[in-house]
Amino acid sequence: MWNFRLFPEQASSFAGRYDFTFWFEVAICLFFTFFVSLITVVLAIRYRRGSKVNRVHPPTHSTILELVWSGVPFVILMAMFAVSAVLFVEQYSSPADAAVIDVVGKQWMWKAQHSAGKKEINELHVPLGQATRLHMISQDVIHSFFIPAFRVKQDVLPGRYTELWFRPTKVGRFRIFCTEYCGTDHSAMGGYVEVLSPADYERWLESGTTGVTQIEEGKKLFTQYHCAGCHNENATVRAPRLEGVYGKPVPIQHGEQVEFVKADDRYIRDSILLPKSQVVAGYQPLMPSYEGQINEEDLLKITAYIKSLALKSEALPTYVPEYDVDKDMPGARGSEAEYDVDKGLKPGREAGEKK
Ligand code: HEC
Ligand SMILES: [Cu+2]
Repeated sequence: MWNFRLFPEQASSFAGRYDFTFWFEVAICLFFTFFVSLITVVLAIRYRRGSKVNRVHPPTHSTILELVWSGVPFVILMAMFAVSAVLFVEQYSSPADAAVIDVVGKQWMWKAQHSAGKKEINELHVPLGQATRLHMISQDVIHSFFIPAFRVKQDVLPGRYTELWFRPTKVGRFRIFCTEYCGTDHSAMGGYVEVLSPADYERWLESGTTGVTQIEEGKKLFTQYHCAGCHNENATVRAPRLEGVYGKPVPIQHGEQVEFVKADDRYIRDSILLPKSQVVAGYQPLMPSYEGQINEEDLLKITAYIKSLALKSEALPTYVPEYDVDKDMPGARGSEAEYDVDKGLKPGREAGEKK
């Protein structure tokens, strides 16, 4: 009974800071609650009916008092804002060196796949001290991924990728919950995150796997779903090659206009499920929709494979990765001068030429 915990353990780099933010704001609220109550009680007693106090010439105005009661709350509120905003921004910008793990929420379980290929259900093994980013999506309804000991929580939505990152600071086993009511067995949807030392994590990654990485699995699916039949060399259909596409702006035909869209995970997913929604300029909308045929886990694997093609793209002449998304995209948006329907894109990819 006496070891009852009001707060979960602090096991990530965020935990202590979230707790500080919480107590900081609670302390300010408590202080003002007591301060205002105290003054109310003191004044009520002092000026009660019949008490002998001086009631002539009550002050009607005090500039000093007004400045103080405006200035002090302003400073305090800005401090509350700053403390939480710094944490918020950090929570939503994961470090570049973060290791990515794919997570799929599904009634009623959490499935994870590490890029080395290892899969797990309702368990999540992560290395101590390493920034880890979860790349998440739901196979069905809205779920929410919550690790109380890390003080991190993020909704997991159908049809949209969301992310969550943390840096574990303690070896051990901590609870995972689903914190969005998602049906009958919602309360049973949870598990444990297992923080291991980096060496133990490496050993765990290698144990009991077939040695097939996520990229290799994706490559297999790429053939299995007949993507290769259109997108690889020697295809009979004129489809864009996918080497080098990931992370680059893609020219999308919007009526007369060409608009550039960055080929990120969302774009790849939409290209597969809703191909008609974004047809690459210079191509016919021939790609079939795979809606309802490929599940989220397979989509993540295929995306990992397409992403890996981007890394090898230097070797391939088809795509010249010349666009800098941040620099070129805003200017490129809708500028038809850049684009020639017959020849395809001027400086970039030559729209999947076939000999
Ligand atoms: C019948 C031929 C065909 C099949 C099969 C096919 N595609 Fe496509 N795909 C196309 C064509 C044509 C385009 C270009 C027009 C468009 O954007 O819809 C395209 C576009 C794409 C794009 C956008 C490419 C870019 O340069 O921006 C991606 C990504 C893609 N396909 C992935 C896939 C995957 C993954 C599969 C298998 C699950 C697949 N495709 C199956 C014909 C096909
Ligand atoms: Cu759930």
